[in-house]
Amino acid sequence: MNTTYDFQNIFSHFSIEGELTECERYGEGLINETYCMTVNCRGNNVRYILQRINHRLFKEVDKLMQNIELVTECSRKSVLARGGDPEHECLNLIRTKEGKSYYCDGTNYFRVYKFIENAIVLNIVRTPEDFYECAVAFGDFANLLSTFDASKLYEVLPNFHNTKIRYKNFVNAVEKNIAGRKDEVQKEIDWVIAHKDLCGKLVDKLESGELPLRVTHNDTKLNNVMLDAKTGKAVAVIDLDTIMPGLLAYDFGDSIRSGCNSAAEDEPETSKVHFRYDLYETYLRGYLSSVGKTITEEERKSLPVGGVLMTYECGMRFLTDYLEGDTYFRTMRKGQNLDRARTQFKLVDEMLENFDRMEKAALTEGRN
Ligand code: ADP
Ligand code: GN1
Ligand code: MG
Repeated sequence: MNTTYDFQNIFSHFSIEGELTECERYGEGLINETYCMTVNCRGNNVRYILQRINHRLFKEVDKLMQNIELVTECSRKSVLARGGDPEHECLNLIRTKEGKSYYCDGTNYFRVYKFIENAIVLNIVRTPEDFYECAVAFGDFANLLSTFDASKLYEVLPNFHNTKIRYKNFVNAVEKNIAGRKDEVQKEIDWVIAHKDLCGKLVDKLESGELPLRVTHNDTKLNNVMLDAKTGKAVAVIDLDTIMPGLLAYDFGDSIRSGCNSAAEDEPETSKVHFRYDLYETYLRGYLSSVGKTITEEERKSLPVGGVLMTYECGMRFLTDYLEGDTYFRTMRKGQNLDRARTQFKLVDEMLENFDRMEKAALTEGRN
């Protein structure tokens, strides 16, 4: 759906000096609507990120934004403490003229961030060095979140990575068959059912207390970290909507899901999709070097499980959305969610083939 908004009006509510000259759709995020605004300020072009918050998903925008305010404030302090530049190395919210962190036009909710310039995001890993950088950035971010008082955070999307609940939603979507697409994807449905035993592998250990609950990012895909356009060094972790209590394995796992894919997430030709074990080892090295000493033995062991589970879960979510008529993830063409589901299932198959060595590496990395 192509919606346009009264950008001049939206812009006028934020404390930004200058005139809005351009506002274009931007980035590859699947959840919010992101725009790049260009503002002429005393003869210079200054860019900002404008996002229409997906309030169908994030129903309590006020609480969501309170979380983001807290986390950006905390990351600002940590960047300052290490002698970095917080204007560049973390997300900076621009307030409205009334001092709020978002603006509501009566229907839609908008927020504005400073544009992090001279930085890029990747959708496919270019070099192992890039991915190592992402690992260090997310490991550092996990460290930062470990200092965070979880009780201050509102749980934006409860059960976000509860794979058992995701499975129930999937079964429900199959039964309802709202979009009438069930017969066409019977093979994929059977595949998900055949792997049902995976569902409890993390949540059961959380419930039994074997894995500790932490504060996690929960959406650590490759394009949620920005790298310096010249040096490739990690600059900032972005997309802070889903920060809430979670497992380390969720964050580690989602990066493996998105980064260790030899092809695009929505590659239609699954023969091009392979699990890059070499990149798994690279990420593991970077992550364990930065995540800190509080990681428990059981958590180390859970990291490769996270890779498998986040990929299985995400594939199941894509297939669920396909069955429900593509209402959750942004799609640009028919069949895109199905292609996404298929890439994830292929990755899971290959991860399971490699699982023993993935686990061995997780238990030995940094100890030899
Ligand atoms: P979504 O929740 O839809 O994934 P994101 O917050 O991840 O939304 O933003 C989508 C994309 O917009 C990112 O992948 C990145 O390319 C770009 N982006 C987001 N914030 C910034 C920023 N502050 N500076 C530059 N680019 C950004
Ligand atoms: C969404 O927002 P974005 O595009 O970074 C989704 C993730 C999925 C991912 C799959 C809030 O991430 O959970 O893993 O798409 N985010 C939300 O690409 O549902
Ligand atoms: Mg994103």
